[in-house]
Amino acid sequence: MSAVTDLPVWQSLQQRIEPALQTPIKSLFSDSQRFSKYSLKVQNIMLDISKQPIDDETCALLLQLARDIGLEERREAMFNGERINITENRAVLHTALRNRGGAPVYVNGADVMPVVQNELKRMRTFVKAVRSGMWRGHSGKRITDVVNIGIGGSDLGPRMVTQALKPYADDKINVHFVSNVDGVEIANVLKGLNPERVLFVVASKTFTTSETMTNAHTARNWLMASSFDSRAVAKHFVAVSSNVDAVKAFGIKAENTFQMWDWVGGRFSLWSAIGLPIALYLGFKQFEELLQGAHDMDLHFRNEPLERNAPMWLALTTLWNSTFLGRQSQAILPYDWPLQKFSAYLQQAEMESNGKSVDKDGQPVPYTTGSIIWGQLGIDGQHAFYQYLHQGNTIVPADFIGSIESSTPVEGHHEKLMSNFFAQTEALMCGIDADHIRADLTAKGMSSEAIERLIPHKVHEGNRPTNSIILDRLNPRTLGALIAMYEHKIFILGSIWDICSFDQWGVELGKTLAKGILPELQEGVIKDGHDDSTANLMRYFVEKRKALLDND
Ligand code: G6Q
Repeated sequence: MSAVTDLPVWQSLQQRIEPALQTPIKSLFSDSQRFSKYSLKVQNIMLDISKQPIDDETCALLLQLARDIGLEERREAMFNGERINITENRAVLHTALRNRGGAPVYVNGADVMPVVQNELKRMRTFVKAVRSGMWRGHSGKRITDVVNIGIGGSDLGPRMVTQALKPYADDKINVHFVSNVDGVEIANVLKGLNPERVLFVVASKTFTTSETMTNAHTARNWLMASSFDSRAVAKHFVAVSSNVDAVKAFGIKAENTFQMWDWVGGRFSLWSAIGLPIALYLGFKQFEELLQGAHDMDLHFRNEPLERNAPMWLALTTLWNSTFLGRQSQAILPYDWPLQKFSAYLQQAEMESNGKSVDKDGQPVPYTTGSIIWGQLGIDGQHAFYQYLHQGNTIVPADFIGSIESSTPVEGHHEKLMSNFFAQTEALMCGIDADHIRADLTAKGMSSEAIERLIPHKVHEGNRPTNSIILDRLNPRTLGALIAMYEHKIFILGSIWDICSFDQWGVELGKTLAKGILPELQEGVIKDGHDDSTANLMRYFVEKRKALLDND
């Protein structure tokens, strides 16, 4: 394939950059149909991209670009189990995990659906046993607390989803998460727990991840320290992994091990048994609803024309803002408290997938790829970093996410919350000019000298792009669809940028170096071969630590 930048449509898009930068977004609303043209509803999600610096011509070109790079064929290749993760030679089939219709999906000529369904069945049985009290701890007590031990893709999904769906949980099981190798986290989690009632889920696709294995051993020692013998492991530990041998070596039996497969990427794995803590917390039916929502979005992504395709729309707004207009960062701003971990979740999903700088042939790409994704709950952000969004001299496109109905209604709160959602998106696009400020301050009786001094500080130029995503109500099905919408956005962007979105070599180097550095810190001997800064920092750490520990 020729380089994407050589395509005529790419050149045409470049011609649209200056006009886009010169045209205020709000002026695009001279087209009275703009809102209906640039908003769509898919399941219980309304997506509005009308506040983007995209006119009809640019939109048509962006869609054309997607077609010209063969997006529709690439989409089929993903759904059909082709090995699109080319650097690891793997299929990418998180969609098979939620393929509720059960239609066959082949990898290497073998249908994966029977194993997917079998694992779901095993999960259902296990979840029922734990939640009903049939599964008991070693001393015969009911399990009340589940601790997920995992990191990255084996942590962020279940952590985000259980937080988001808290209003749907009953009081049967509490969930806790331990990801960090900083001992503070596991110490804090274990402090409040009764070992007789805890179930640890060790979630690690490889079962070699240092943070997870360290925490798993600490958890096992904690269990043993409560006068249990090693037989207790069978009742208090289960694993989710594709490395059955390593799980066995840890002491967890095959019947307590849930499978995942090499075609499930960590950051796309919450739909697999990595979602076990979700199902234990909410019940299996709710987990199935989550899968159903994602499946519904898969069908939408696969079958709807690109012109009215929600993941496509999300992708084209990012592509335009980032690659063409040079806006490298993107904020995710939920106005729905349960979604407080959603930006952290998307940060991994997008940045680990599309933070790449060579194309599939290993050639450097001459354009900006993945955005810097960040954010937090919008309301809290308003009192923190929104100043920058409104008046900083870098433009940060933002996705605002809110709901029509709160999942936990409290009289008098929801309209107030959403009034801020609408006010902020309006202010970011429309801004406020000197004339309005002058009129306002004059009416308040301020002297014209003081007014003119203040005006430059109070002007909001506006023209800052936002997407609005409005859910009917955050529930398992809608959340499944919302996550899947972003997953497909990531796939589309990676396809257009022609990068491999499904590997993560960039996390390996640091891990390898840490392995070598650990014995140096433990033995207090800093070896040659480090750069001078790192060697001196390590020496400082070792010497200072020894002195502090000697004083204790
Ligand atoms: C995600 C990444 C990464 C991974 C963690 C944990 O796509 O691959 O975040 O999930 O490094 O890996 P394990 O599940 O193998 O412990």
